[in-house]
Amino acid sequence: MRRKLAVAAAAMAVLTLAACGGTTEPEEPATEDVAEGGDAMEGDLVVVGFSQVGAESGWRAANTKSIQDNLTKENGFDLKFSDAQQKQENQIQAIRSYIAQGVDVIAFSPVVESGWDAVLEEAKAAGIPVVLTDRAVDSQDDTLYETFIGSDFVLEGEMAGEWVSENLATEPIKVVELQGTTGSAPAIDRKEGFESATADNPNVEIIASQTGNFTRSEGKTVMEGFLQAHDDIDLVFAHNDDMGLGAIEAIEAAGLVPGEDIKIVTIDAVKDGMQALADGKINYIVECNPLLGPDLVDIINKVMAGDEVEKRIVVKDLAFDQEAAIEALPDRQY
Ligand code: GZL
Repeated sequence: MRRKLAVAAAAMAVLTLAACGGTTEPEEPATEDVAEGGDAMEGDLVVVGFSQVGAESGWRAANTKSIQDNLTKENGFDLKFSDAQQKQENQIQAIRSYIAQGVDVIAFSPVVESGWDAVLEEAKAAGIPVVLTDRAVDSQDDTLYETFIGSDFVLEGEMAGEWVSENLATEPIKVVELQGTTGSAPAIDRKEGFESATADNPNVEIIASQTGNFTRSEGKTVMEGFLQAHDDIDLVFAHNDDMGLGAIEAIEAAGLVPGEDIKIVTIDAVKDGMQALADGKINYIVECNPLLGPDLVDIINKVMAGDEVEKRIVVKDLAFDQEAAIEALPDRQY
């Protein structure tokens, strides 16, 4: 889009020169429409720089696919996509690169909540609108971004806690918690929601809590440590399916039966998690919808048109027990 303005200015310059008799040679048409290699398409596309957290989980893979399947040239976008491998410095570097390239819009999922003001100030100074997807930032200045679109992670934690309180904690239960990435909005908020929903039930005791960084392998390693330290674990509350699936591996390696000897509650509802739920190895899953691509298309089109966009757009999430998972599995998109 910015390049289109440059072409128009160049065309105006040629017309002005011609009018002033600045040249006698017949001028090539100054628009890009005659340029080789489809540049005309480039000039009409909205250039979006997207910085993704990484590829740490099944949820992230589904989220990336939704972004890339929807921000296509056919839909009017030139998508520049980068994977930060769960490192904030890589995201900041990518955002600075997008600013230098003069993209039309920057969108990203901040791996952690804090430390974004400086680079978002740079984007604002460059006149490049920013859209937050999936995870939020804790900046006090909400003029640094156009909107946030994603789930309500506190509610997800509350939904998990309420199910545990009503269905498992009718007698004393000892809980171990596999937290998501330290400092990330989903880890902070899901922990808060679960604790607030179980605070008034004296039967719920969280005896250990540690980050598994949203990955299956780290979830397994942390669960192995919990099993070595505690022989009375009743429930695993994992902030995502992947860490819950890692915990299943550790529980089975210890000769115990997941879903029975040790219950498991997770968040995401990706296909592998839903299959484990259908198989009785996980007991309850709260969904976190990763399919944000279509909404992001709508938001960017509104931003480019100068239309008003709500500051916070919350995606609705469902929840599944074993019966609901068996019914839903055949139609799951991710
Ligand atoms: C939640 C998302 C989290 C998922 C994890 O919106 O940020 O990150 O719950 C993913 O699976 O790694």
